[in-house]
Amino acid sequence: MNKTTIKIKGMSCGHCKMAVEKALKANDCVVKAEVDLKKEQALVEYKDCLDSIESLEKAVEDAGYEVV
Ligand SMILES: [Cu+2]
Repeated sequence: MNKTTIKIKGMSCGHCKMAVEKALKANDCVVKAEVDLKKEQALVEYKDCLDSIESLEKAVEDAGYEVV
């Protein structure tokens, strides 16, 4: 499985955590998305079918958060 960490700014509570995880999991190639609020990042596990990391970052931004 492929893994990546996305640094995200603007997450402050459990709702933000859920919103970001939901946005990432909306991609069928994402197997697991786990936000760590303290570290301000999301750990994502994805299959080879993912077109690009940028599409994950875009999903986070579309949900209203800033990728750093
Ligand atoms: Cu929040």
